[in-house]
Amino acid sequence: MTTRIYVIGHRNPDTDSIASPIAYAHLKNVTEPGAEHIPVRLGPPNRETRFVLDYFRVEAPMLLENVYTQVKDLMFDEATNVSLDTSMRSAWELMAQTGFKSLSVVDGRGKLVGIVTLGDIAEAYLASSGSFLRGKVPVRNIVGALDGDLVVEAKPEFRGVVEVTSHGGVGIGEYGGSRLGAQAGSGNGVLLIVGRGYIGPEVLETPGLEVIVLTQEAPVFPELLGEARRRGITVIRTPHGIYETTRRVSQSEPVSHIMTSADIVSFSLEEQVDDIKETMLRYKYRYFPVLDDEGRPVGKIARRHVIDYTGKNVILVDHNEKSQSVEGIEQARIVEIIDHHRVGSIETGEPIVFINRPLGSTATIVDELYCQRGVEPPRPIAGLMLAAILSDTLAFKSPTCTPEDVRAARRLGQIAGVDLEEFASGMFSAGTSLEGKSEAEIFFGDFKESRIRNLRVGVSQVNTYHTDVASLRKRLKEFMEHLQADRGYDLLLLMLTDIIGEGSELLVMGNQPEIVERAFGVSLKDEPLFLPGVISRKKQVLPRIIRAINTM
Ligand SMILES: [Mn+2]
Repeated sequence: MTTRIYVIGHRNPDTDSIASPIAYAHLKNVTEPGAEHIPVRLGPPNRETRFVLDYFRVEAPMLLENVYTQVKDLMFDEATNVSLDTSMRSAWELMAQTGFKSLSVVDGRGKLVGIVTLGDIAEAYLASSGSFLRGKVPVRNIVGALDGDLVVEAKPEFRGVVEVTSHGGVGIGEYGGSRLGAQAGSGNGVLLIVGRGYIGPEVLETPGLEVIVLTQEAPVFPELLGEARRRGITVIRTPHGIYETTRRVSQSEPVSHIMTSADIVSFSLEEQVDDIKETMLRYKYRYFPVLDDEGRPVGKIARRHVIDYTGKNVILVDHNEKSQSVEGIEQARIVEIIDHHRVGSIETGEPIVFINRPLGSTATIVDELYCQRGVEPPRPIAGLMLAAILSDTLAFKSPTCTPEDVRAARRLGQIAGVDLEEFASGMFSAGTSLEGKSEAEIFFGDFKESRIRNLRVGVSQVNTYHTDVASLRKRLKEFMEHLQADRGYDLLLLMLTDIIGEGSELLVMGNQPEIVERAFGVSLKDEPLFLPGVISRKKQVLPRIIRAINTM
């Protein structure tokens, strides 16, 4: 099984958070083909990103709901399955070979129908009374258990009692010589084990006789075989002596006669490991079968598999805060972080690659990694990275933009064969169009939530290029009031940003709105609250909020 590593951007993905995972997963797959790097997204692409994906004809990455550990993530043991008519002896041999003391019993379609354990076999064997009355036994099981040859083939199955004759017809089986065949009738046959010195074809007269087993000591008379064939009686020849033969015959019973088939505890591949832990503790079984969606056992799971497992492998791209990452991240194993945001709340259990650089976009960092490793991105991927840089830096206008971003964008623009300005204006027009959008779509289109010293802070940013700001303000204000009542933020902000770079209008809500007064030296009574020159949430808004909170 190749290791899967999910490359994940943040929630409410923007163009960088879709493009950089795609680009980084591609680079990793080229340079580290040992693992499978899968780009994923945590939400629907916004309008701008959809424009970009369509423009370069790239499919959106797969949506990932959560990274909770599932049964299929565990390195569980291979299945050891046997069919319903497998003999106790073969089952026991498989247990000895594999070291597993329980086996899954499957029907003709491979579905789980029972469990047979070493204990079941031992109990059945010790309690065996020299009869097969629990059900029919396939004759080939008997042949197999005896290492025998099928000399005369007749009925394929046997049900009834086992008798032994030796030394001139003295019966030593359960029912004694004089009562040989006494159990016959009532649908039960007789299987006769023949030892040294028996008296010839007259054994064929035993009432109810269906199977004759000739042991090592028994002479074979040709007329016996001929007569047996004529009467439809099976004859098996075994190299074993009479004692060994008697012992082995009872091991030919199929596991279907002794298996447990009610209330089997099994798990499906999709189940979350958290949900199965309790069940595993409640039932003290050593192993539990793992079933595929057709109910076929594909493996088996023990407690140690759960204990050993470290979680789904993830690379976080364009974020490093739990609150912005995928659900279940606390169960995952973070193997790398590639980001350009403030360092937040994530802890790892081991050292990891953590590249965090104050550049305009994660795509710029990814581009540098391409250059370092001597890989040229294919045209569509170069196009996506270019779009991410232009999007994050507002076409180089944002104060977050660095010379590295500009250099990377020019390089990528050449590979992608697009004109930067023309492409940027097409992309922003597609992205800022609010037509037909609900308030929630507008507000959550670019929304980031952080925990800052235990305060819940959410900041949304909306670009107001070509938009009627007054009506937008009114719609979103009402929406924010509902959201605040619902979720109780300590601080909930909306930046209505003029993309040309003049600044942002701020809408403020939350339990502690006065943080904004201290952060920006403004009064909340001013409405609208306009911050000239402020267009970057990351560089101009969040740092001041954090400072204001930290000096409270
Ligand atoms: Mn970014």
